[in-house]
Amino acid sequence: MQTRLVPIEGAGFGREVRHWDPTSEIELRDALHEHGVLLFRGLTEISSVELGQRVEAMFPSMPLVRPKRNLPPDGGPMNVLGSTRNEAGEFNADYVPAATVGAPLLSADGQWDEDLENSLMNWVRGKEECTFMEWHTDATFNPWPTSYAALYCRQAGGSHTGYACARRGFQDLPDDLKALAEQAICRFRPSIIYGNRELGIPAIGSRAVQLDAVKSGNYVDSSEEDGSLEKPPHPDDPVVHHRLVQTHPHTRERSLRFSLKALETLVGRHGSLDGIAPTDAKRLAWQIMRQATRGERAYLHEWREGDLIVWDERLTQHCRVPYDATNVREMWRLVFEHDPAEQEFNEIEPQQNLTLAAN
Ligand SMILES: O=C(O)CCC(=O)C(=O)O
Ligand SMILES: [Fe+2]
Repeated sequence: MQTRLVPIEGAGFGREVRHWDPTSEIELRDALHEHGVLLFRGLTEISSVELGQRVEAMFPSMPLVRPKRNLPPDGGPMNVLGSTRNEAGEFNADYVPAATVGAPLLSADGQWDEDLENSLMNWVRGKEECTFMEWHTDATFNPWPTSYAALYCRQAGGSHTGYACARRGFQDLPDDLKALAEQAICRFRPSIIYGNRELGIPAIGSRAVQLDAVKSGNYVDSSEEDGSLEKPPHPDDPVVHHRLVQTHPHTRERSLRFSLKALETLVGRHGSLDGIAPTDAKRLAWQIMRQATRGERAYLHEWREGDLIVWDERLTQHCRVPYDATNVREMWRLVFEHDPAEQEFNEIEPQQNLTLAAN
């Protein structure tokens, strides 16, 4: 049977790949650059090693990174993620709970409302994460964020993952936000998520849960001593800068690439963005994310065992969706080596890992 790309049921973007045939003329990497998300179904009863081989055969120019820790028992090149537990009942996978409070993930109209304003203030004042903040592209707090990633469903446990089209997210922004987005540089501070021991900055709640759950199965809450995210970052605390709107190095299309949790604020080339105060700039970033994930631009994928979703981080926003962790969810997460085209393109048009003039 011939390889076919068909719309993903219920989604306004992405494609399902049916009957992949290695002799097909369809190049899956090109399809990924065109559609952002590719879904493969029915990969059941397959070992993690076999899955790694299948993925590498489908995407021969995208080698997988072999993680150092938390691999499946048979050692395939991936991380186990979810709510699996050992015999003592302790979580033993990379368990990161999704926030279940505050502004919700989805909104039909994308309007700024009281829930969002309250959630923003709870975040700024107390680092309280809200559900909406689950939307992200991966590793934006790194100088060279992940280019492509994938999730495979070993056991669904009734869980979902959300995806949104970051290209439409940019194209369809209202004019005022679009103009602002085009100017904006994201200042990411990894310590917001992970903490910085030397500077006495603790990790945010969900990360502390993850670290502690993997160690002991218990939950420890934490809060930053001097709390507020309204102060400028500590001068010794590393930050990275990327453009909010980025050009795809292969297709030259523009899209949004950002996340909210590690975002210190939006800035301009020479300091603040149009003189906007840090918290107001954060609010604008949240408004952009809300618009970008509204209505049919977002899609919640209900996992079935044997599903594999591969996505281009430059074209897709995604999010964890809260689920009942008393269910067993087991996902395998695959990360591909960084696409060298990103660094090459950056030489021509700097958009990532920017060095800003001191302000
Ligand atoms: O657990 C999920 O549904 C999504 C996890 C995620 O954000 C990722 O794998 O990058
Ligand atoms: Fe992610």
